[in-house]
Amino acid sequence: EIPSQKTNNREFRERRDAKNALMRSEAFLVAPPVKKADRFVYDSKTTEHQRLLLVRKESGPASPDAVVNTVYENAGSVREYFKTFLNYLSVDNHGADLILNVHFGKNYANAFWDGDEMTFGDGDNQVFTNLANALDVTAHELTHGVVQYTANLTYKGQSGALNEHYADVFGSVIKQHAKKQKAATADWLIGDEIMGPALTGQALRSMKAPGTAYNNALMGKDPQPDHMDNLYKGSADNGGVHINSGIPNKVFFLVATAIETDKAALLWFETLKTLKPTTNFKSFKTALLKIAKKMANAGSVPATTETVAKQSFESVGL
Ligand code: ASN
Ligand code: ZN
Repeated sequence: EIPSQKTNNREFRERRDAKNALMRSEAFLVAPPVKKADRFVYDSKTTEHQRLLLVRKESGPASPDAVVNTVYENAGSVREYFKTFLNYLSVDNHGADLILNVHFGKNYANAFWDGDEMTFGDGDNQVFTNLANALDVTAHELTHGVVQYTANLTYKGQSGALNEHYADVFGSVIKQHAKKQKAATADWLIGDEIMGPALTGQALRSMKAPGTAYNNALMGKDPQPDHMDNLYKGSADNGGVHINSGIPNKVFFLVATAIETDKAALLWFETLKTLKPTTNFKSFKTALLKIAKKMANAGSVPATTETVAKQSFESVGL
């Protein structure tokens, strides 16, 4: 419901129209502004307005609000990982500004990328604590932006599950990098740092063991399958985008464990650049094996990578 609320927001439409007019202007076409992926953190002050009050900007002073500083630092870590390890600058590879809104809504228990910025609720302190505090959540949402500017995977069914999968991959990869963890000993959990008291369980999702992240009275059991035999075919959650992502998530875990996380991340990212909006799990496998072969020949991943990846896909029924 959030994107449509936003479309109904007059200030948002005005800002969008002004931005589009600028981009069509002759000045922009002749000399496009040099972008450096600057971070801007805004405080929504528990309203549902975005870009309400600018509270921290690139190289500016820290805020008295710790959440503002945490999301600023975490977005910096995500930007740095994409730049250094994947040679990709910001969400669009052209250094677009990174817009982050915190304290969105009242007890709002979600975070989202909406097409041009990131927004985080404070959580309800039952299911979730403040969503802006966790690096994997910020990396997940920012990666939705990267996906939009690369494969632009359609957010429903298997292509939508791949979109969710990529967001979890870089959520986990960047968290592992920050914690200096190895694939074999990392926890592979998503959202473990924002679990509220009512959400007994380890996390929101587990890439290592999809379907086992939680089981409690409030949420029931983690619905993620780890094999095509249990692919969710219903219409909830845009056709199971946060459910079926468990299947490719498991594949990533297996490959990363064999060739190390940063190598697997590079393979996944190079593959992302070749995918189409309608790519499904089968065509994802085909695309990834092709890139694995190419990268192994170039020496950028181990020679065993294609075989390891093929076996990993087969083990989840693909
Ligand atoms: N936090 C969710 C996500 O990024 C929000 C959503 O469903 N769009 O996947
Ligand atoms: Zn997501």
